[in-house]
Amino acid sequence: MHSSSKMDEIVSSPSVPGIPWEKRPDGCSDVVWRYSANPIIHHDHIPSSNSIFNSAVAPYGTGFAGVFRCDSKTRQMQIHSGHSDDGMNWKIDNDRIQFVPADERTQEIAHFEYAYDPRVCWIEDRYYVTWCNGYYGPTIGVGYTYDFENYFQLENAYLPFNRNGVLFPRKINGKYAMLNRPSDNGHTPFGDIYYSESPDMTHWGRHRFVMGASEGWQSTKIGAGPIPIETSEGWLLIYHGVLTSCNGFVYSFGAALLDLDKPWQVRYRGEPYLLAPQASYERTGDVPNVAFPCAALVDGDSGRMAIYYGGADTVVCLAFAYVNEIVDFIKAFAA
Ligand code: BMA
Repeated sequence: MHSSSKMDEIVSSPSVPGIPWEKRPDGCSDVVWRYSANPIIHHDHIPSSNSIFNSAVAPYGTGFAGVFRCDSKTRQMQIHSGHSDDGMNWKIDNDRIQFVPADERTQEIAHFEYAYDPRVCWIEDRYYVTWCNGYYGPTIGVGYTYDFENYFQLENAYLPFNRNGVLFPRKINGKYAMLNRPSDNGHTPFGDIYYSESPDMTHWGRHRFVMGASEGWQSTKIGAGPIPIETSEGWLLIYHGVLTSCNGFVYSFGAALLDLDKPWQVRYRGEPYLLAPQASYERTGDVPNVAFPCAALVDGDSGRMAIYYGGADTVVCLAFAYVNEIVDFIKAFAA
């Protein structure tokens, strides 16, 4: 159970006193538990949407803001901006984000094909957005915003094919750092997590293997989820893992601890999943059996964590945890 003496495990998370929260249900011993009022965002939350799911949020002003994956009624994959006072009730724009090229040369790659699975990361002075961006195949789009109203697009980080680009919230060894997952052009039947660094958010290199698909719930492929959380035990990485059943892919999520200075070195990797698609809204939807996390809010004072994840490629859901309990879980059940 949560004990305040373990708060020193979180190295650098600001206070987020208004973090969405619901206490662990009586009798539940799980490290991650679902919000009882899930899903928090339904498929038809805005008039233009077929489905709203794998989405990213961050503290903003006195409340929260985010970037939401909204697939349209023509089934175009798009990302939309949203705001919330409490992190649970969201006002999402009906139209997709229109990125403005950050400079003249970026204009050449700014043509919109599709956008999905956003992540949002505060670094230094702005919110960076990464997403799976269509550019002759899926790659990692990079942009930024100061206000969740005006968005600027930078160069794509990689050549196609790549998915699940997840920035670290500070420079590491003087460089911006990003986890990513080389892929193919379809419903990729493989996938390992890599680390890349950049001096300028434009040129990415020094690619390093971090970890690969392993067994059970993560035997087909894996991909980074929320922005890693800095703890005294390493970067806490929540990631999704995929199992191929005779009825298709099953998306669960688990966690690992990466070395603080060399995040391509895995310190501990929890063997069991933290959450697998077992609730009705994770099992039934456009793509059944999917729990896909893209964001986690952390309150540095209490150690509370609110994980935002997509359910069955249809809805947005919330789950809760304590950072120190996930750290302890990873170490206790390390592979
Ligand atoms: C992945 C991505 C995710 C999606 C998942 C399950 O390849 O497209 O956006 O949630 O498949 O369909």
